[in-house]
Amino acid sequence: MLIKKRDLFSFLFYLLAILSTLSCKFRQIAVMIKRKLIDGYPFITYTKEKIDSKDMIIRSKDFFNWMNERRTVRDFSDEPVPKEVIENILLTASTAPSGAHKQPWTFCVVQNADLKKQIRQAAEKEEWESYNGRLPAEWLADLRPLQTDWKKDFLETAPYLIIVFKKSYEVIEEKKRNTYYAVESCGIAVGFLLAAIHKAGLVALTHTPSPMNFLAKLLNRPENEKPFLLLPVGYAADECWIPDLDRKGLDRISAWY
Ligand code: IYR
Repeated sequence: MLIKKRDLFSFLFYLLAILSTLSCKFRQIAVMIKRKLIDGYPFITYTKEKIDSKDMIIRSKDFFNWMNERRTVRDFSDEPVPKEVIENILLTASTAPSGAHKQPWTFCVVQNADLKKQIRQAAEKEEWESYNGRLPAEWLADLRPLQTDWKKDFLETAPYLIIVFKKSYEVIEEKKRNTYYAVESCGIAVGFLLAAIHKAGLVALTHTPSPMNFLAKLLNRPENEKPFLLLPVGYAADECWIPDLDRKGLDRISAWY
């Protein structure tokens, strides 16, 4: 009996489809999540794909090269950015580990032009004081290569200001509950936030107007939240200048034992 070429092709196609479905099913079974209670608390199994050494080296190097392209920027474009991008960036930040998994952070996002103006005015007032007497000479000298000053126009230009608030405690059902290592936790979350901003093709500035209490007031934050960091986020301006800086090499940032 003669098998038609077309029939053979469709048979092979279906066979491939069935095989790939089966292999997916096997993989699902291989990583099937198991659950159990430990001391009454729910636990699940966690598996992570093992990568061979050669691939690990390539991946880690690629990731370093890509992260090394991130730069702190002060020249922002006012071009709008979809809200969903910012939502995804915040969700990424919130995957950071935190003391006792308390996630002691609130990310306030300011888009409103009037509020941005008020934040700029209040920040510039503090910064003027800092640059005109409050900062010691050594600090001012250390800032000179960055050419920063009290003027903060990016606070109005950038489409978003993300203000990270640190919760020193939480109030749950009217009861005060502790948070732990809130500074470290927020620091890690901001690290994740910066990586997510970079991944989205956007830029940010880690800005710390000092003191920053005016942010809690302007944004009407509760007593348990203290301003941690202010990040203007958006596209880099078409003409964007950054200081030509080097990063310390491994020999200067590590000690091996
Ligand atoms: N907060 C001021 C000063 C400043 C401080 C540090 I440390 C910097 O790395 C950069 C600036 C300002 O934002 O200008």
